[in-house]
Amino acid sequence: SLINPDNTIRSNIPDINIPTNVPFHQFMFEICDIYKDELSQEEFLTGRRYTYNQIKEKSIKVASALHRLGYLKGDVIIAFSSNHIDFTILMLACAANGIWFTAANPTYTPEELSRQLNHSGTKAVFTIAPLAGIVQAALDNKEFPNKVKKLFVFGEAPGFQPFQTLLDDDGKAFPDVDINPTEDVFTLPYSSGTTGLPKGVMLTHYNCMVNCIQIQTSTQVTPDDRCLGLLPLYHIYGMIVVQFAVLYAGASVIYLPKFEPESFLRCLQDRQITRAHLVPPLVVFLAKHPLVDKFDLKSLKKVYCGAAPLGPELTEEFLKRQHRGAMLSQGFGMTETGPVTNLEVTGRPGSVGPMVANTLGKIVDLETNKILGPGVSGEFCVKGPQVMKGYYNNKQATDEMIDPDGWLHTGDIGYISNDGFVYIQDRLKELIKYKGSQVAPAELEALLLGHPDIQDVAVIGVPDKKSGELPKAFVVKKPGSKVTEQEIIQFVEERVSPIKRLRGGVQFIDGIPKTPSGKILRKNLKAKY
Ligand code: AYL
Repeated sequence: SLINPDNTIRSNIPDINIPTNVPFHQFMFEICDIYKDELSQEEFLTGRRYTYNQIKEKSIKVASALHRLGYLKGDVIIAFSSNHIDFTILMLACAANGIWFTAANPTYTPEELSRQLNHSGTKAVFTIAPLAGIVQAALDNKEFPNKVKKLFVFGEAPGFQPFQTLLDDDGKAFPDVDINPTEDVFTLPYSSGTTGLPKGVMLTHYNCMVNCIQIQTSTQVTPDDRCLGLLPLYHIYGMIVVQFAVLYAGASVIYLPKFEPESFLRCLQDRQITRAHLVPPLVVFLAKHPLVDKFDLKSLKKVYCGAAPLGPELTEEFLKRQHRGAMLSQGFGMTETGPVTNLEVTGRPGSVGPMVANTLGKIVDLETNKILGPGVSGEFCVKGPQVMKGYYNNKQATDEMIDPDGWLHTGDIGYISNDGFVYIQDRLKELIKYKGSQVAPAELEALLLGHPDIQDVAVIGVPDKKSGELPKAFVVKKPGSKVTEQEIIQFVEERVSPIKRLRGGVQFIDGIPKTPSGKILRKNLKAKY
């Protein structure tokens, strides 16, 4: 059994000895030296491709160029872009300089982007030509001032320095920066965690290297595998699990810039994808959409699903259709855990599996925080070397999530089976998951409180078969106001990226249920409506 005497659970995989002195770029360069001329990644729509050798060579050149431009350890740069193969080059070049790499959702509005630029203290923006206008507008936002001094573009855009000029560097100024992998930050993705607004998640070089090794130890990707690169690289799932864990295995990633039914299926078929990392709505698509029958997907052997709940019914429906023997594995994780803590690879529908290597789990009572035995529901907590260093500039939020013994409280409700497999049942925290993407209620509530007709408001997620959850607002109108539901939906739509729209609708109520201290009682709202 994987259950320890104290009711914590361990992995079915024996502990791995992972060195603490290897910076992330060096970890990847060593992999490049092994797989040399093998394909590392390719863009499906353009055919642009890099071998492992090219990944290393180009990363060295860009690292050298960034050093010449004066970037120093601890500076922050941001990628605001859809998926393409230079994303990896930029990330490794940042790692070599000790630069913190952050990334923003390419569907962000100027205001959403300006918040992240402001909060992270970003000094340089790397974007694509179609988003140049959004970047300019974000920089002009006086409400959220920024420290951005330089603009780069993958491709060409007026006022932006082409990324190609960095690739043209001779590599001779490759930096000699002292990096402490267990302390120094490699990447700073944004997550709202269990409460409040999005926060910068400080993941160290070591956190990210560890997670690549943990994932690969469970999934056993082979150098012959071709993996789908559809999930966005700005989000931790794409950034670490799809991009780097697959490279670590010596396999290749075929990137798509966005989901579109035809190109998605054509990519799976024509590039003979063997493993696809997906989120539940994409599994729904493969399980149900009529178009799927028009394509030959027999190369697809393994599908991984994570970031939101995947029920056993859907798993079975998917497997029935993929009668040629594809296997569906569910994973669990969070941005704050680099991300993966659990992977189910044996075929147990509904479970997120045992813990990955070097990681402990436990279920605790919601009130007493006491550890619970198998079969009893409570809050799922995890502890391992992939757990973040903390939230950037937010010790309070960090301390609320990670206790002094190193246990991270996920804010998710679940239980452990008698043999140490984890089942996630519900979410205790505020976070809404729309198609696997985070929507922070606090962000929408703050926006709505700025509406002249709104007295008070609460936002929750309402269940939806196709997308998981939809954001819905409960609104208390100001006395005498004639504002309509549609006007409020539109007010939000004009100001946020598409994932955050109030697709669950607006409902007017007389008062928001709150605790004496003023905290919104979301459970009451959920139960009542
Ligand atoms: P974030 N089942 C139910 N809820 C899940 C699951 C799952 N399998 N995976 C993630 N969540 C929810 O930071 C849960 O509420 O990272 C968790 O606290 O955007 C929250 O999503 C974290 O949201 C994997 C497995 C990547 C997971 C991921 C993590 C990505 C989501 C690859 O194999």
